Amino acid sequence: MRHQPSLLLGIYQALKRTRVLEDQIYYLYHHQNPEKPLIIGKGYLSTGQEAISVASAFALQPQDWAAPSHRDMGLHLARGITFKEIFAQYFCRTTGLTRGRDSNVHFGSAERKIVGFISHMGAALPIANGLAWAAKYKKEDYAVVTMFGDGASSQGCVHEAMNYAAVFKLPVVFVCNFNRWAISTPVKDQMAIENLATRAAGYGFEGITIDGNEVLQVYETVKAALDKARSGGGPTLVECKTFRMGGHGTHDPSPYIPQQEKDYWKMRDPVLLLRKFLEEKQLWDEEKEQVLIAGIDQELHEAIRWAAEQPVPEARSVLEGVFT
Ligand SMILES: Cc1ncc(C[n+]2csc(CCOP(=O)(O)OP(=O)(O)O)c2C)c(N)n1
Repeated sequence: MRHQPSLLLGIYQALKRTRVLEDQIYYLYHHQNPEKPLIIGKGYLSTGQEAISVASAFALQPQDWAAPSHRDMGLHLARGITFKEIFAQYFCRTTGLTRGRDSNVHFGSAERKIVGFISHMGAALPIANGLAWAAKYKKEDYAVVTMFGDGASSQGCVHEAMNYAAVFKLPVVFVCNFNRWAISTPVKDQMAIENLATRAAGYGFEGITIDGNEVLQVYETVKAALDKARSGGGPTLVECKTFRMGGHGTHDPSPYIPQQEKDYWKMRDPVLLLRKFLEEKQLWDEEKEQVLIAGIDQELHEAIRWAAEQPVPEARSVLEGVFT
């Protein structure tokens, strides 16, 4: 086996925690009292593409930074964000990561070296460059990983960021979750090339296309790219082919995606693929699965109860921490 059982099991546990948590967010969104909702706004879930986020987080060294997208719950959890923090965030409570100023995706944590997501698609890449530039300038030994989708890849700032990173050989890894749909826009209306990774050659660095549902492939590729970045080798573009198994958000039943496509990717579910691999290696079985799920469920329900009791911000605090 190429990897230690402890690493494989750690990754599986992280995948499962992400899946169960996001399933719960979906459930709560659809079953809450609309007069008094717990989840304010919507949820932008990573179901079906968790391997990219989780594997990238496992590939990071503690000193590295991440600038994730709106579909990177797995990275947040693997970097130490707790279920309690997630629900306090989604319920807009003062103990949430943005202290109740936003629900769901626009949060980060400087202590855990995660940059908060910015709504403008692609805007994370120049920020990641800034962090990577600082590492180079200060001669600090960290690299930066940033995530974005195939839709975001059409933004001008994405091309500018990649060109800049190439020219200045920045220690940054660009990870594309190539999930085939940007809300309801299919990838064929987004680009005329098959593989986004081919664009890297135009900037002057390496681009790699991999199977984003094979979590170990993502882990190995991103880890090698981060090692290269830290040792002065410059940026890499890692394109992860995957699929968003749900709609754009909890509100979207995604009728625009052909059923055939949904059925195909269901068989390529990254959580099931790793589970099958672990079972073949005799590292996993149904009993272990049940114990894991029971533990996650308990933690989840405690976190929801706790978050629902947290205070909402007072109106007069709204301008605190706002910079103009
Ligand atoms: C600059 C910009 N244009 C449009 C939007 C509206 N919008 C939000 S998410 C999204 C689709 C993003 O697709 P992709 O980058 O492929 O990421 P995915 O949601 O598939 O992970 C769009 C168009 C936005 N947030 N920012």
